[in-house]
Amino acid sequence: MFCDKKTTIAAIATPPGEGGVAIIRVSGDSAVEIVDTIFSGPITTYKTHTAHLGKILDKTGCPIDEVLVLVMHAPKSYTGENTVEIHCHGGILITQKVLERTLQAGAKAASPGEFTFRAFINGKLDLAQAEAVQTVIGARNERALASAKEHLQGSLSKKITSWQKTLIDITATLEACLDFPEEGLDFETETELLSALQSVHQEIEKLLSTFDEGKKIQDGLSLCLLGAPNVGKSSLMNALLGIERAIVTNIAGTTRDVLEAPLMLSGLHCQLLDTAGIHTTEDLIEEEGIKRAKVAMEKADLILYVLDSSRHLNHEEYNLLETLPKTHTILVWNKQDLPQIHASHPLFPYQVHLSATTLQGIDSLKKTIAHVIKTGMLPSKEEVIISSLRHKEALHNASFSIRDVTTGIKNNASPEILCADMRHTLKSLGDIIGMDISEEILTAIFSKFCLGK
Ligand SMILES: Nc1nc2c(ncn2[C@@H]2O[C@H](COP(=O)(O)OP(=O)(O)OP(=O)(O)O)[C@@H](O)[C@H]2O)c(=O)[nH]1
Ligand SMILES: [Mg+2]
Repeated sequence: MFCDKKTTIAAIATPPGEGGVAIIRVSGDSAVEIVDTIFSGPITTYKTHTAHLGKILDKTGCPIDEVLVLVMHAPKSYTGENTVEIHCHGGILITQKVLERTLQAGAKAASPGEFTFRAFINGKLDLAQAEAVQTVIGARNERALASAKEHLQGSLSKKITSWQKTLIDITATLEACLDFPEEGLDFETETELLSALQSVHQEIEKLLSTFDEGKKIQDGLSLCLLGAPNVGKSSLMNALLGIERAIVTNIAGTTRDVLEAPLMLSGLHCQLLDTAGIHTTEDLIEEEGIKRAKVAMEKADLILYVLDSSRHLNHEEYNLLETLPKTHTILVWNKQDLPQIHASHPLFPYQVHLSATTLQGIDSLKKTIAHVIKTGMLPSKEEVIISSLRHKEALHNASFSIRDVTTGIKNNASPEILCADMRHTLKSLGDIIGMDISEEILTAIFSKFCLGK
């Protein structure tokens, strides 16, 4: 649980481990006074947003480390409180000692996310923006980062507040009816309210529909290598990764299980899956492997269907080809270094010719994968998208109660019921940006943050 808001907190803000510099962040009313008791210079006299060289001293006055202190007076700091950042040498032990010294001097150890929690409490960020801080830190691909940055700058919050404004106006009209219930809504007002509700409802549904894509870009896309035995799937996995990750032999049925490895392509974080060669077999282990390959294929965002262009395709390969989604499949004609027999299919827009052995064409495959993902699978950078389950649920609830209000208005429901539904909608939207949200929910959200943030 978080400290009392009056307490001054401290934590190491840089990742654990050795580095050139580490930062200990101290935030709270007494941040400057606390650091003053352990720092060699007259820190209380320093102007805000200035950096000063000096030493952190132990209890006996001996230097622990030479450091740079950065002083930021409230409210112009990340947390909105007085903050001192101590930049020390990035050793594990020395950083720990400097932190311990701040605790001895009166600071309390911060919990994960506590600095951002304070920024939220002090109105520096709303809840959607605060959550975006952690998403920015955790973003593993460019589009996820772009989306998190958008949220951090308030694009999601702006949408929510503009809907809230419209909905508050509607609630006001409905509440006016509470005083004169016998009069009801006149036809013109009813039409206006329904149209305003419909437009907010449509926008909420549009945002909701981005969740799957949002989640995908957040978690990384899965690329599945698929094909008959011995066409070179495992060789291709190794070629794409640049390491000998999968076993390669000339024995058909070498790969039995699904192998996974992370792959970074043009700033896109992907998960590459190698699978067992698909064919009819009596072998129980291979059969299980093929089942797993088919499950991986169903779940994959993009299929790399590998074919051996030095031989004719067999029936099973043709049959599988028929079932593959054309826009989410790249045909990979492998073994270009051998004499060629077969090399294209008229119905697939994406086809690449390469050799997993000589590596000729591998770059072209990487470019094609990045192109297919960027043009066909990811939302445009301008679009606001959601990837948090909490946001999805809140939007879902809001959408649901707007539908209730709409049906209620059409069926002449009592204004009390309509107003209650409207308040429910506003509460659901308010949850996203953290209005009147419970302490437990806040703790649950911020405790997912890393320490020092
Ligand atoms: N000449 C040539 N041989 C290749 C090429 N790619 C793979 N091979 C060979 O084809 C054989 C099968 O390669 P693998 O990568 O194990 O094939 P796979 O599709 O993973 O096979 P299974 O795991 O059995 O389904 C090995 O002997 C590879 O050296 C290529 O581009 N050119
Ligand atoms: Mg294999």
